[in-house]
Amino acid sequence: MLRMRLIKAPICVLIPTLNEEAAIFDVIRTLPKRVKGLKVKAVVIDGNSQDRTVARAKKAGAFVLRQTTEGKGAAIQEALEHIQCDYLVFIDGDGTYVSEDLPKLVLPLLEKKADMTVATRLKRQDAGSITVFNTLGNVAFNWLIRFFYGQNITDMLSGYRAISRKKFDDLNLVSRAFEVETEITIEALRNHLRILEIPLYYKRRKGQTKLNPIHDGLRIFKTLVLMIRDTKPLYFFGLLGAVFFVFGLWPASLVLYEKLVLGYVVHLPSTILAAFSFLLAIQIWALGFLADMELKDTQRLEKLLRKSMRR
Ligand SMILES: Nc1nc2c(ncn2[C@@H]2O[C@H](COP(=O)(O)OP(=O)(O)OP(=O)(O)O)[C@@H](O)[C@H]2O)c(=O)[nH]1
Ligand SMILES: [Mg+2]
Repeated sequence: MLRMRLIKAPICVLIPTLNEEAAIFDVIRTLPKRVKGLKVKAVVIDGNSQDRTVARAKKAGAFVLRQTTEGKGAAIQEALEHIQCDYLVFIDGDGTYVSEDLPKLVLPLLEKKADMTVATRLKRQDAGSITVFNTLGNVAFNWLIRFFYGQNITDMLSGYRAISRKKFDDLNLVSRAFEVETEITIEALRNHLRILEIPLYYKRRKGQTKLNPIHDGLRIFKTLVLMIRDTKPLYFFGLLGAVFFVFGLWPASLVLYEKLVLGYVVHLPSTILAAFSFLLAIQIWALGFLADMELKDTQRLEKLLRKSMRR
């Protein structure tokens, strides 16, 4: 990794790569050189590729950083320490996204029409470019976001997006691997950023995938659930508590029916099960209220901190 060398440009295109020699040259060479007169700089953060990725990226004119950590999310975090740009564009190095489309993502930011733009892949794509399994995962995750945040996000896993550096620095990102897009999406929602989705073309990948659908899918799901817990505790614990409450209704109604009709309770264990379920539901709801209070406090502190930093 280059020591404290800062890459400065109005627009930086950040490309994480791991053995992408088949595609990286074209990804970089087909990037527009300028958008509305602003210079575009391609920055590759390479995760120690064993093929000719680095040489091809340099030949194409990109600035290449060597990653010292592991994972796509970690690569992005590491690269950002070396970048001083007003606008950031993220794109994969596997040739799936169309580099020439870059202005479509950047212009809405320059024109202040959005805070973050995201290329959605679902309407226009090559056959077989996204597997059915990955599509189903994406649909389920998008549905969860819509349910908890009320925002119609249609492709939260897209790796082609643009955001101003200022807004990006407000996002609290910690994930190291493929959960990074999930984290960016939820953090953007938490920060009330105006997200604009733009349907763009998605091509079949060149070279080998680095994503393991089961392992990485589970990690993405875990990140999503934990972030919902932390950012929407009332909904999260409210729903969890409701599950136990509804579960307790069946034994409770049985016991109540017996008491009212027969005058005595036949299924005594059902009384215990009902009481246990209701108590658990109440405890989970109480936890939700406490977590919500804590969240509101943190939000107030965060706001104050940002205000004082701006002064
Ligand atoms: N620097 C770095 N880049 C990585 C690492 N893992 C993956 N990448 C890059 O991140 C980008 C996205 O990875 P992909 O394997 O294309 O994952 P995906 O786009 O979710 O899945 P498919 O395109 O369907 O295979 C690619 O450019 C990879 O080379 C890593 O550990 N370090
Ligand atoms: Mg890809």
